[in-house]
Amino acid sequence: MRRFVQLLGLGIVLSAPVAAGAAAQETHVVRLIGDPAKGEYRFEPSVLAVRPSDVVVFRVASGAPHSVVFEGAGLSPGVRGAINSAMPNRSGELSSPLLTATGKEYRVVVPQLPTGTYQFYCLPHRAYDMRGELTIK
Ligand SMILES: [Cu+2]
Repeated sequence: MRRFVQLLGLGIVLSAPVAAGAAAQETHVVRLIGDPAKGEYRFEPSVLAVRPSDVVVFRVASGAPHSVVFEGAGLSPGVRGAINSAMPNRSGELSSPLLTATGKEYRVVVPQLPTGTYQFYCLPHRAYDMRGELTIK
């Protein structure tokens, strides 16, 4: 019985939260999906909530090529600059390069941005309404 109590105590210690420090970085995966036969294209999930310094991985699942372009309308120059700086190998203003094959990934570390919602879309499939939104918490 005593041993059981000791084990129970140990279990409680081990299950205590590990250093519940400030905002651990999280990785969010967004799949880019397309079905050319049906003309259906989407980000999945298409709505996500993130914190600055989280990582968003856009991963091509099917229907390439895709891209990720943030809507610039209504954004201040400072916000645009922050988003541009966070996007590696840009092909243009607020634009990822073309992601040309299944399995390709595009990683963005979420910059310090004002809280709010930021819209993005896929340039090749804009006409198919392939879009999403990122909310900064
Ligand atoms: Cu697309």
